[in-house]
Order: sequence, then structure tokens, then C-alpha cells
Amino acid sequence: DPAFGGADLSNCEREPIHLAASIQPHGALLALREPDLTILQASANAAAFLGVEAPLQGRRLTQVDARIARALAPLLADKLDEVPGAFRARLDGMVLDGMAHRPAGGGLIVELERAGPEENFAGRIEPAMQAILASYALRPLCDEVARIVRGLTGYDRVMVYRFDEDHHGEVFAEERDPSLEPYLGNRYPDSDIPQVARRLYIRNRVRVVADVHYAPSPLEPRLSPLTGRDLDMSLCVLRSTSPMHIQYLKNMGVGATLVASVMVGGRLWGLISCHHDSPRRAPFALRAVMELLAEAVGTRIAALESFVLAQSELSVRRLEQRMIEAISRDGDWRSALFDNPNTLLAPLNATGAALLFEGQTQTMGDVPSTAGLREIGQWLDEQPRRAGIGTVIGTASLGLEAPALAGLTPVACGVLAAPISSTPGEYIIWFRPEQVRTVTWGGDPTKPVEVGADPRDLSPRRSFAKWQEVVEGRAEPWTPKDLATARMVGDTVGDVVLQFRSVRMLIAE
Ligand code: BLA
Repeated sequence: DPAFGGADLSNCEREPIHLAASIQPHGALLALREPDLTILQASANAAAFLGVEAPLQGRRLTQVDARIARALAPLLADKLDEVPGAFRARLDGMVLDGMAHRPAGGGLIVELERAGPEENFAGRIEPAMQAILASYALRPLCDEVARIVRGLTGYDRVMVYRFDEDHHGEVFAEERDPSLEPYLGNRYPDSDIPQVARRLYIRNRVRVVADVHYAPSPLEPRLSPLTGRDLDMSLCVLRSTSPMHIQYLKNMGVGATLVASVMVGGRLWGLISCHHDSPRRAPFALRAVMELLAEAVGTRIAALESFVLAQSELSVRRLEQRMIEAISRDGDWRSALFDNPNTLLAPLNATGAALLFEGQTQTMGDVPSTAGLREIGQWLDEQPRRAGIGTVIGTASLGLEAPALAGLTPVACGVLAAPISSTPGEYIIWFRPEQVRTVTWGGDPTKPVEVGADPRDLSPRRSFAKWQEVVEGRAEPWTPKDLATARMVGDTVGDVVLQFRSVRMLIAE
């Protein structure tokens, strides 16, 4: 496996980014032994940063600076293993923000930064939280968040970056300086943010790159005397960022970043990503506000998701009612499904839908030909059904799963089907087109980009080309909520079909 900083495009998935062995030099790091707080490792810049005599290694923190040791002392009763503690120390002519935590492997890591200007965020947090918690849907929520965060942080671009089921990313909301090229709506492949980084971002919710042109300050000695290994810097705010990502940012013309994780139901839903064109620090108070806002956003998204599911449940109940009314009115339940596109298409974010029932087809939106629909029906019949009616069959890439049906993928690349009876060939089916056909790129789409292996070429334009490559033949993946909704519609229609058939039989007798 590559060492930190030694990864290339072929193996960056395995770069141990938490073993950076160096920091960004706008602060200083000390690794201490407890309980005597002897300094075991220090960043190369630490003595100069504190304005004290080098070397620091082997000395006790109290002897180096008693004020820092005193400010730190009250925290040491806490666990500090997953949540770092914060403190503030006033030295001569300098106020320091400190963070302390106990990394895996033992010892105590203390990070010191010059405190930011005395900013009082209190008056601005309240209305921001109100706005977040009052949003009634995902789109306005994310637009509002981008606005709020830009106003609060002053970074010149703020993006709400959202991951899909396949971990690919989309710039879902954006607020930017008007002079900047827009990224809103752009898509990027999962490989732009390796899994190791995503796992780290679940634990460490706010990251800062204060100046992409920084010269890393190495830890001295490099290996922890406690473990004989690299220090685990997972929770360090000063941790050096992977050179791969730094190259990406430089190529984008970005000078500094501040990024917060948005967690929904325990998974990394997305990021709030702030860019600035010149160096910019995000002091402790601002990072704390970002963490709080990101938490509120995640909580709100979780609530909106369950609200949306509840809404779907409600509209399916209403649909059942309307189908029953349609039977008594027209002697048929099908009209209730097709009288309004909001009934079938909107809840599943689908571009087409079809009903296959008693040898007939009825459709809405963009769908394959009747012959194509029959072929899909046959293919569905061949798919293993785990529990008969009540299970849905879904694919985001019909052409890859059923090469014989590849010709249908312009409109039916994503297929989600719910059986509506135990009779073969009877389904409600939803369709989505291939993603590359629906997403356009804000940059120059006529300029093709070769996706080569040279990290110096890393850029959003290249990433988009890579995304196009990896999602070729794939529709937007169906979400768990889509599957749940399809199942509900299938079950409900299935119930109505059963009733309809038994009533018809009674009448026929
Ligand atoms: C990290 N890459 C990231 C992060 C983002 C992106 C948002 C997280 C940074 C953070 O949380 O601080 C990607 N940033 C983007 C994209 C846009 C953006 C797509 O602004 C678009 C507007 N990166 C690559 C490739 C590799 C790679 C090909 O593009 C590897 C082969 C690596 N990206 C990489 C690594 C990290 C990263 C290693 C972790 C950086 C770290 O935390 O040290």
C-alpha cells in the first residue's frame, strides 16, 4: 500500500490519510505522554510558533509554557477519545485556541492555533437554525444553507455537495461570488473522495485547508515513541491534507477550504464545502458553528426524508380510494392511475411509467414501445422474486443486466417494477433514462477530456469526464425510499386487483 503522500491515481483508495506525519503550519502540534505531560513529538514549527527555545521534545509542558498547561488541565478528566476538548490560553501578546484529544495508540495530542478575532456568532446562529429547521423541502433547505454558510463564513464559494446511492457526488446547491464559474448541478465520480476519506469524515466532521500552497511542518520525531508507529491524526484539525486533493484544489484555482460533513441517519449524506480563492483560516469558533449547522442540516434532512415517505404513504392511500371510486364509476380502476402525472411519476422521480395488466399496456411519460414493454415484462418474470407480490425488482442499468434489452435504454435505463398480481407479466413499471443524457456540464461540453493517469491533470472538468465514463449505461440509482414507495403502490394496486377480480367473478356468475 502507498504511504501518505505516495499515492497515485491507481492506488489512492488505500492512501492512509490519517498517518500524515505532518501538519499545516498555521498552528503547532504537540504529542504528550500522560500524566506528566512530557512532550514526545512536536511539529517542526512548534518552538518558533510558541516563541520558545527548541527543542521541546523531552520537556514537560509546564516547563515550556505553564499557561498552556493550566488551560489544558481541566480537560484532562474527560475521555477525549472521539471528541476533542477545546481550551483557550492567553500568552504574552497572543491568544491561543487549543484542541486536545487522545488518539488510538495512547498519549495526548495538543493542537494550538492563533485565536481568531473575537467574533460573536451567537446572534447569527439562532436565525440560521430557525431557517434550517423551518425548511419544508430538500431543495429550499440546501439553497438556504448555502446562503447562510456563505454569509457566516465569507468564503467565496459555498456548495452543498450531495452523494447518491453509488457515492457519486452532485453540487446540489451553491452560493458563490458572481465572478466565479458556477458548479451548480455538476456531477463527480465516487473516486474523487476515496472511501478512506469518507470514513474519516464521519468521525472528524469539520476539515480546514488554510492555504493550499502551505509547506507541511513534519512531526519530529516522525514515529510516536509510544507505539513506534505513525501518529494517528484522524481527529487532528491541523492534519496535512492528502497531496492528491491539494493538487486538485490548486488546479481548480482554490486557495483555501472549509468542509463540514452532513450526516443523515448515521451515513455520510454529503458535505458543505466552502472554497476561497486566497488563504483563509477558519478559527475554532467558526468551525464549531459549522459543525452545529451541519448537524442541524442532517437532522432536518432526516426529518424531511421521513416526511416525504409519510407523504407517499398518504398519497398511496388516496390512490387506493380513487381506484375504488373509479371501479364503481367506470367499472375499471386503471383510470385513477393515469389521470394525473403526479400520481405515478412524481413520487418516484421517474420519467415514464407503464402498467402491464391482462395482456394490455397503459403508459405515461417516456416509455419503450409496446413490444419493448412486453420484453421487459418477460425479463421481469425471469427475475428471482424473494417473496412473490410485495417484492420489487429494480435496476439502474437494464442494458448491463439484460444485454438483449440494451436497445431500450435511452428511455428505460433505470427500471423499477412492482408485481401487481401472482399472474406472470402483470406489473407497474417505472423508468429513468441514462444519466449522461440528463446531466449537462456547465463548462465547455464540446471539449472532450481524456481521462489519463496523470495526477497533475486533476480537475473538476476531468472528474466530470470520469463521472460520465463510470455512469455510462446507468440511470440515477433508485433510493431505498423509491423502493419503499414502489412496494406500497404495488401492494395497493395488488389489493385492488384482487377485489376487482373477485367482484367481476361474482357478477359473471
Ligand atoms: C478529498 N475530494 C476530497 C474532498 C472533496 C473532493 C470535496 C473532501 C475534502 C474535505 O472534506 O476536506 C472533491 N472537491 C471535490 C470535488 C469538487 C470539489 C469533486 O470542490 C468539485 C467541485 N481526488 C481525486 C482523485 C483522487 C483524489 C482522482 O479527484 C485519488 C485518486 C483523492 N480526495 C482525494 C483524497 C482526499 C480527497 C485522498 C482526502 C483529503 C484529505 O482529507 O486528506
